Amino acid sequence: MGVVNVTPDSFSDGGQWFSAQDAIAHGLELAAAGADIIDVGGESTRPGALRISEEEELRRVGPVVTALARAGAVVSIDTMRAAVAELALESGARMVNDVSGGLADPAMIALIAASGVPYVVMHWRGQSADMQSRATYADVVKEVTAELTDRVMVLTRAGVDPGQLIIDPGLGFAKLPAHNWALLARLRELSCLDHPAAPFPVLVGASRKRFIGRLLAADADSPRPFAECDDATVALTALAAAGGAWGVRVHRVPANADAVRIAARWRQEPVP
Ligand code: PMM
Repeated sequence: MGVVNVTPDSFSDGGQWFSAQDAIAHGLELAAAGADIIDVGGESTRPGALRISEEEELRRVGPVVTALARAGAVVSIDTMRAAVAELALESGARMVNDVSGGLADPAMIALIAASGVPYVVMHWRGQSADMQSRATYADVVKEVTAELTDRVMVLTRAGVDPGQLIIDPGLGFAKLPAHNWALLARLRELSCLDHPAAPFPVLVGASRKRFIGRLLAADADSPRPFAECDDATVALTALAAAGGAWGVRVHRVPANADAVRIAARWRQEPVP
């Protein structure tokens, strides 16, 4: 899944594709480079980010979704708002990626049930403005798994088909670096939610996130810049894909697509 952030302030590529024209060109480039899905988002979720209006979000993503879908790309709409998701689906998007897992907008669940499209349910504990104050866990993997199970229960009871659901640990969302590493190392546990339809496909969004830059920092006060974390993202992609991830959400496609293919071949061999 290649990322197109139509925002001025996303934490790793904010402002780079803010005009519709640049965003469309970038999405087409990602698709040509091997992305199976293009994830278009208009609202930054960086820690501390404030929300934008629904009108502004629609203004940002509308033309981009329409053009990419017309060009034949499989478009996912990255939004917490049902109205934005609905318009994107009417404009040709084929999937909804909701970082709030249906918690931010109560109307989202009915839309997903009625539309029948694949839906990414990410682990989320509240809006970005103050989410890091909620990064408290005794056992992060158990708690994230339990909270995702609750979301899946609510969604399926409301008529969403379990086959529509893709789960996501929400790396960096109300998580400290140690929480992200623990979730990555135990992806398989996460896919086996306590639900009759488990295991669920797992999407991993680690690309260029701050915890990678922190690990690779020359010293504790200066994390490595985002743009210099692409090789490390590829390493994480290979490990996540070999560890059972269904998909990875990334900013740079060719190298990550290669890593996914390598991991898929790796997984075909019997474990001694
Ligand atoms: N991360 C961001 C935005 N959307 N969606 C999913 N499903 N998973 C994520 O981890 C995720 C997401 C924020 O990252 P960005 O600003 O680099 O796009």
